[in-house]
Amino acid sequence: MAFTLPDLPYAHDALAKGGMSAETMEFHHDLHHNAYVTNGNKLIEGTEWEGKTLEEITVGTYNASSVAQNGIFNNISQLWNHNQFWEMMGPEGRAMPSELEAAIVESFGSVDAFKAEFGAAGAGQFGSGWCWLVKDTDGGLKVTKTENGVNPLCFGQTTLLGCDVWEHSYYIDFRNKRPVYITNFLENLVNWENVAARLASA
Ligand code: MN3
Repeated sequence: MAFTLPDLPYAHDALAKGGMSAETMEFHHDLHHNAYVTNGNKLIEGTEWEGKTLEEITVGTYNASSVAQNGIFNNISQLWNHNQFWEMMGPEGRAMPSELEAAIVESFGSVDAFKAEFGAAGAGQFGSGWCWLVKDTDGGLKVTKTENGVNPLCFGQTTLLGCDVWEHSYYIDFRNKRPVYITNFLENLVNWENVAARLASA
């Protein structure tokens, strides 16, 4: 079965009030995300990866030595990343559930300290990439940043929250102001109930 582009879990204009416009969704979901689906399917056709899950392919092709495997990794990891990204945002879920808040305070000292570290990671990622809140292999929560399509699966971590800091994610709405985009993401776009559910099932 070839991979397909999942529908957005909300309307294209559902996040506009929170700062992510329908135009961004049309480019980012309908074109960029869809390109990872199309290219990923094309590249795995007839290879050992056909029929494997996105997770298996991502882990199996990470840091591969061949150009062909790197192409598969780039498209399949980005397909997975965007599948998560849309679910982590929403028009609802702005209040942070108490179990999540407690876990964040335990690992970072305060919610504000976590947000500052997350923002610094995303702003400090040179070029395209992502910043993440993960549950690390030692059980603690941690902020990380990765380049291009690399994601927490590559390091055996559980993904709780991810912010796309590729220019295509913010240039329509925020132009070159990546730090403002990330702050707005944390304050007005994240569905913290989704993040809490990921932590609960980690
Ligand atoms: Mn993107």
